[in-house]
Amino acid sequence: MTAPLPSPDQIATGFQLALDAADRFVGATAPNPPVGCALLAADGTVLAVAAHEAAGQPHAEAAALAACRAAGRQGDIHTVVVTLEPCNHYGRTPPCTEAILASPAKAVWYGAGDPNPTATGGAARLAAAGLAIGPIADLAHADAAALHARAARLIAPFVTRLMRGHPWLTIKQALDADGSMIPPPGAKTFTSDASLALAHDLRRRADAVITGSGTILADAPLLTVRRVEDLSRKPRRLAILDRRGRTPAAYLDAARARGFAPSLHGDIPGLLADLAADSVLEALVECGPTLLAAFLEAGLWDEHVIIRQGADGDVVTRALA
Ligand code: AOF
Ligand code: ZN
Repeated sequence: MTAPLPSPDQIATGFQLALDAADRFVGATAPNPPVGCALLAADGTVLAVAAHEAAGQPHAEAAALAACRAAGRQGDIHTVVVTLEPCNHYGRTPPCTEAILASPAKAVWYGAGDPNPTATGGAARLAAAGLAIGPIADLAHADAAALHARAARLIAPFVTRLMRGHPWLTIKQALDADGSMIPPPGAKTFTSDASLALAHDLRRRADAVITGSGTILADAPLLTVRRVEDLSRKPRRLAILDRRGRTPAAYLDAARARGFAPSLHGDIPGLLADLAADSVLEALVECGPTLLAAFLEAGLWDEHVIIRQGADGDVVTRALA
């Protein structure tokens, strides 16, 4: 008789739970990536699910192991499923590889490799210690590629900052039925409740909002998260492209009172380098047509969200670069 093992279906389900856990902390973890982890028993029972909640807090694996210990189920751990390759270094927290090796785990499935050169090597370390370890893309399951894709998307902003030295850039553009970005007279916005909720969700996950002095002079936008619940205690940068120092001091003071750390910048490259140096993983570009075109034409975007007003409601398109 062969020893029981979690089935591919059970591993896929555990991985989905780990992805869902990580999703809840997207926007809260900078400069670290959001990561989720599930621990399975040999019969596939889910023993614990946890996420990395903020930099300096336990990594997802450590949090899941602690939850399992607290539930008195540590001895039953067989398989670790985690959305990112376990780290192999002492950073703000100890290496997850050692925490896994101190548990009875025999197998590890991970989503994406860790691109951080100081933390990488976890898969090799665990394999050398005799654990069965593999990327989720190799799971014999119809959803394997989709699970890998979700894990890769989770760490994409982290990879962008690390490899390109600037934040992941989401450009938000609202167009009326004529393709114009200007709302009708007297209205600040012309989009539906659902698209407004989407716009505020994009703000919620952003570590910085980028706008221009022209937009501020025209609209004095609040740029706050209102339609969805914000992440608690989240510092958020407000980076303003302002070559001529036109932004009114009163606007900057009011932005500070709304919880922003505002800064003025003379050019886009300097602005992006400054945000990346300040741990910004994701920035949301919310500005008028001229600045927006400058970002698009320079290829400085990772996701382009267009909310287009239509006769039967708004149509949202999201393009990845
Ligand atoms: C994991 N699990 O949940 C996360 C990982 O300073 P530290 O100790 O928090 O380490 C941060 C690095 O660890 C980060 O740059 C990334 O490479 C990795 N993140 N790794 O095993 C996690 N958040
Ligand atoms: Zn770790």
